[in-house]
Parts: sequence; C-alpha cells; structure tokens
Amino acid sequence: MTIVPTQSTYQSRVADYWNAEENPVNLELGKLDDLYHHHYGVGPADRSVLDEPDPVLRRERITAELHRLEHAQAELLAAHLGPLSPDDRVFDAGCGRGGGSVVAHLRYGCHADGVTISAKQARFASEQARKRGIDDRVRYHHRNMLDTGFPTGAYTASWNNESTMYVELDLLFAEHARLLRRGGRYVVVTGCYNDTYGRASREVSLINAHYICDIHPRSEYFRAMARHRLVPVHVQDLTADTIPYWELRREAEHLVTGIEDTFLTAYKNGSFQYLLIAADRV
Ligand code: GPP
Ligand code: MG
Repeated sequence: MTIVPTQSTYQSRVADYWNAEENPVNLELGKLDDLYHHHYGVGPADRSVLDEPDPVLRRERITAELHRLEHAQAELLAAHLGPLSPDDRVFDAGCGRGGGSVVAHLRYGCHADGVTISAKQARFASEQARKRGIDDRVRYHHRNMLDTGFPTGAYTASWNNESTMYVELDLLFAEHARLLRRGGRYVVVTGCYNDTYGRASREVSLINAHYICDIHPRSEYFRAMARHRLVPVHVQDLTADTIPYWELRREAEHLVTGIEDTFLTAYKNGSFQYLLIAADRV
C-alpha cells in the first residue's frame, strides 16, 4: 500500500505550518526534559514565579512552570488510557514532536506508534526516541491519521491530544474504531465550541485562523463517536483547569505567541470549552 501523508491542499498547508513551526513556547519548554508537547496545560499555576526579581531566573521559572502544567495535561490523558501492559500497543494520532507517546511509554512500558502529517515533526520525534533509547518501542511515522495503514485491531488504546480540529471527525473515528480492538480505549482532549453559546464565536474563529484549523462543536464529538462504536465512559470539562495556564502564559513575554488573550476571552465568555472524553471501543 502507498502511504500518502497529505490528501488535500488543506492538509498540505497544515503540514507547511507544522514544518515551519519553531515557537519558543514549544521548543524552550520541551528542552527542559526532552518532552516536547503540542498542547496546553492544566491545574493550579504557581504564580509566585512572576515575582522572581532576577530577570533571567524569572524567565526560566516561568518556562518551567508552564512546562509542568503541560506535562500534567499529558499525564491526565495518559491516566485514562490504562490499565495497559508492556505488551500493549497504543496509537498517538497527531503526535507532534512526540511527547505524548513518550509519556504513555514511560507510564505503561507499552509500544507506541505516533503519526504526524509533518515530515519534520516525525523526524524530530524519531530522533528523540532514538536518543532516549526507546526507538524499538516508540515509533513515529510521517503518515495521515485518517489513513494510517496500520493493522486492524492491533491497538489497546489510542488518542488525539488537540489534533481533532484538523480533520473530519467521521473519518477520524472510523480509523480509530478500525485500529482499536474491541474493549479498547480512546481518549481525546480538545478545544470545542459550546453549543449552548450558539455557533462559533469571534474568538473561536480567531483561533481557527491562527492555527489553520476548524474547531468542532461539542455535540459533534458525541454524534460522531456514536456512529463509530466509541461509547463515552468519562467526560471532563477542563475549561476552569486550563485558565491558570493561559493566565500565566500571557505574562510570559519571552514565550507569548499572541493568541493568549483570545483563548482567555473565549473560555470566559462561554463560547469555547476545553474537554476530555474517554470512550470504549465496543
Ligand atoms: C497546540 O499546539 C495547538 C494545536 C495543536 C491546535 C489548536 C488547538 C486547540 C485546542 C484549538 P502548540 O503547543 O503547538 O500551540 P502553541 O504554539 O500555541 O503553544
Ligand atoms: Mg505549545
């Protein structure tokens, strides 16, 4: 079978974005312990880092605190994948620079396959796994998460960590349902727009433009899961838990990308939610 990583002009533009992306907020945080995340943080923030008088140390302490919050998000997601054994195989859909698969492997000893549409991210993540000496168990592939070419029913767990807004949910969940064995676990953490607000707000539209994505409404996740043998077992609204991350990130002059206030407005005006859904493949 021929693997075609990008399947449309849109997907090629998304790949271009991630091939060019070098935001300090991702690279400076990842550098701290070689866990490169492409998602936001959760939990209470230690804002005392902002009071550090030494300017160099202040920047370092803010960077470390943001990384701690992003790592807590990755651990929260990973906790919902289990229990898993070292014989189990997991699938990381939209793996970015690879942090999430390493977190899952360190926690469970499992095999992991991560896929990204960005050739540069796949190379970067593979190099990280090689340096850690886990490249026999944690592998990254330049492939399309909608058509991975991986074997049917081979996976015990799979996830999307902030990557569903780039794809049609029906196509995505069909692929997860195919890859997961019966009784397997699927977990998604995502930003979604809130159906009770109405349609997408101005802020949601600005976030879409910033990342070249298309944020889905909350309702669409449950409809699409129901169509693809994915039955929710746990739903958690993480909106309040992610606000401290954004409140701290907006103060980090050395790391801001310019989207911080838009996220805070979107969360606070009720138009946008940060959600975790864990589902069983039946
Ligand atoms: C996080 O990645 C963001 C995305 C993958 C896309 C949009 C997500 C939503 C929840 C809407 P990142 O860590 O590369 O972003 P940033 O550079 O802003 O930290
Ligand atoms: Mg980031």
